[in-house]
Amino acid sequence: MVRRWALWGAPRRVVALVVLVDTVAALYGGWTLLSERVTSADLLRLGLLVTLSVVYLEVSRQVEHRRRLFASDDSSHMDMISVWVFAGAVMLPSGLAVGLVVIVYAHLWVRSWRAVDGIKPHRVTYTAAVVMLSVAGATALPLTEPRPNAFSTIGGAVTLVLAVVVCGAVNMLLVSSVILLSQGRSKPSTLFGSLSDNAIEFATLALGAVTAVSLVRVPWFAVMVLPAVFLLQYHALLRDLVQAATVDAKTELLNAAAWRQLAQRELSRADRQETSTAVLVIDMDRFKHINDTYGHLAGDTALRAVADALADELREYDAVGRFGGEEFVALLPGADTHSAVNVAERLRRRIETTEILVEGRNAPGMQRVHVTASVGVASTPSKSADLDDLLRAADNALYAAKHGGRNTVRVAPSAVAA
Ligand code: GH3
Ligand code: MG
Ligand code: MG
Repeated sequence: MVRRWALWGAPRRVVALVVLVDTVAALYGGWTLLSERVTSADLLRLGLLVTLSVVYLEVSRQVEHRRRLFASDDSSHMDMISVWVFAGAVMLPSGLAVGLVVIVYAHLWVRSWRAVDGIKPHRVTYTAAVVMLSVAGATALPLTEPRPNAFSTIGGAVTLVLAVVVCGAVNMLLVSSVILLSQGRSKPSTLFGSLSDNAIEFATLALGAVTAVSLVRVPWFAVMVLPAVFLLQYHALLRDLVQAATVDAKTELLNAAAWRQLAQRELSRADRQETSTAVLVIDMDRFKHINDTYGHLAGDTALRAVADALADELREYDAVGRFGGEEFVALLPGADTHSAVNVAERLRRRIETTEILVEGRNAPGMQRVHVTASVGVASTPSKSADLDDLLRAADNALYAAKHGGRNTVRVAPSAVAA
């Protein structure tokens, strides 16, 4: 069974990291399990946390399935069950906290993740190992008082907040390392999650902290945290649905429908304010040749590299999207023809000089490839522009650029006249 794990197909550096993290977590877990004294009150708290986790997972299984189907692979930085795990980490002796992680993740995998394609044992093991080490980081902070009285003083409260921060930071570090090593990409939002990912993660740990305090004071009161956890999970589902509906999965740019909507709104605004707007249509040159020479996966890598370059080169409020295939669109609010051409030329040069590492189809190892793109530019004069007219004009200009030898920028004639 172990031989069939998809993990072994991953790059060697990823396998090395995963095996290292898993081993450290297992050693840490084994060591703590043997080394601490446990009271019956501790066992009761463990039982309560396991019960809460089981109830939560069983009730929310359907929602979690749907979320997993839509969630991109990178978005699973942390799960709601961290509420119980974090509470256990700060309230239970480390050995029991480790036991809690094992029980909770085994239950999660058997009852939920296994059913959804793509979640393999090594991923749940790595996730559990990451959580275990995050938790170890949080519990390495010295408590200012013995456990039963912890968190009643300022010092205790500060420790609890620090534990949230340390736990979140260790988790982020380990998850982004595996993403960086397996994809070789360093876009911050991919590595560290979006703002809303982090907000959800922080809210999860904060609920864990509340659960921990409640476990000390009035254990059964921890049940009151459940509704908030369900709401948080719905919020995560909503985030993933919005993401799936508006973002192109391959390039992480806006998809065509979302770009259109945004562009339409920007055009209406420009119309009201009587400012100009420009559209660029960017089409990669001889892209079929890349696919034919290096394979479709290499083609995808090149596509992503160009998308990253575009996103990096344009301003925050320039909407950039993938129009389809190897064609991108950008809307530049406030840009007249002259500045749009400058931007287009800058993009063209950036793409031309971007070095892309792809895995060769025949030769082993990575190879450097360069791609180029042609750009069509169209801009509105100040009044009542129609998005489709603008796109058609930019597309005609693109056609001219292709005929003019490719790797070049052309402007729509009407915009020149205007
Ligand atoms: P031109 O310079 O005239 O634009 O030539 P081209 O080869 O880029 O244009 P053509 O329209 O002939 O081919 C586009 C190619 O892009 C064909 C298609 O297989 C490829 N393509 C479209 N979408 C994807 C994708 O998501 N991934 C990969 N790898 N290739 C894609
Ligand atoms: Mg092309
Ligand atoms: Mg094309």
